[in-house]
Amino acid sequence: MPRGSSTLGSAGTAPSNYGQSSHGLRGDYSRMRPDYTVDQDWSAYGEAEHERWRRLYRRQIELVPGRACEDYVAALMPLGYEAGIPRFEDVNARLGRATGWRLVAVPGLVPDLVFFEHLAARRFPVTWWIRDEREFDYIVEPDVFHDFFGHVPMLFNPVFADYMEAYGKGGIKAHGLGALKWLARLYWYTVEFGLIRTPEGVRIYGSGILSSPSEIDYAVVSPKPRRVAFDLMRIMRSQYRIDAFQETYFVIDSFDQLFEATAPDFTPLYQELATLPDLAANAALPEDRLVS
Ligand code: HBI
Ligand code: FE
Repeated sequence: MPRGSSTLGSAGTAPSNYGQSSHGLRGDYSRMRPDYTVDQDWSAYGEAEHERWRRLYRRQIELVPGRACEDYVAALMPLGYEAGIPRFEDVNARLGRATGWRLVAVPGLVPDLVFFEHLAARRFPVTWWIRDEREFDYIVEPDVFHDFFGHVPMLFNPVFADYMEAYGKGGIKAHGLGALKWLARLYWYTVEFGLIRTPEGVRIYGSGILSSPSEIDYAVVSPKPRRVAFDLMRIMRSQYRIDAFQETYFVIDSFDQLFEATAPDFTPLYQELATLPDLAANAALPEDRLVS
């Protein structure tokens, strides 16, 4: 498997929203299967890549206590990630037993509909390549560290795992209704940048924060961002920034609350959203219930 080439893969088509940036997609999309999956080819990782993973892991694991939610920490610790880039099949053996989810290797970002079809079938697409040294502190497109360190542990939580499947099914429907702009915001403000209220205070379950060396502190400690109680319509109206700390975070009370939010038919919500203006990422509404 050729290492992640920098040219835009022939079959690769950029997804409509996630992580949109000026450079083309960097993965090698030329050898993938029709569902955009590839083999991880674990033997092809060099010592330099395993060593970079270990440095990323050692830095990030120091920042987890007091910031990440308990469910995340409980799932992360037994995974033994510190040794190097994990083998997908090793994690799949454990993850399958826990929640029936499976990780599939992909060349990088995949089109929205492909992504949703995998989620709806309890398959989480994980990028197989690891970031370059110069991207050590920040990378636009998800790499194997963001996906493994950020997303995989949460998939061990049964209720969150059910939410991710429901989200995938909702995404397929939203794609058909032309409503992706709104539903992608729900993914952004929960799966990637979500906070949860706990007796010890606000904690993190969002993968974009958990895999960030700086935002993992900012999201919990800084007085600058607004932390607003979870509100589905408020979230789906809210724009977001992909290249800066979030100005607004949404805080759930529980994963049950998050799963229940996906229960209703979203079609009437999309019809209402079409009549409402978007909200800026830093909007402050009088009805916002702030969470300290
Ligand atoms: N592809 N590999 C990958 N990983 C993602 O997180 C991802 C994606 N494609 C689309 C996508 N996310 C977004 O559309 C989400 O908002 C759903
Ligand atoms: Fe992600």
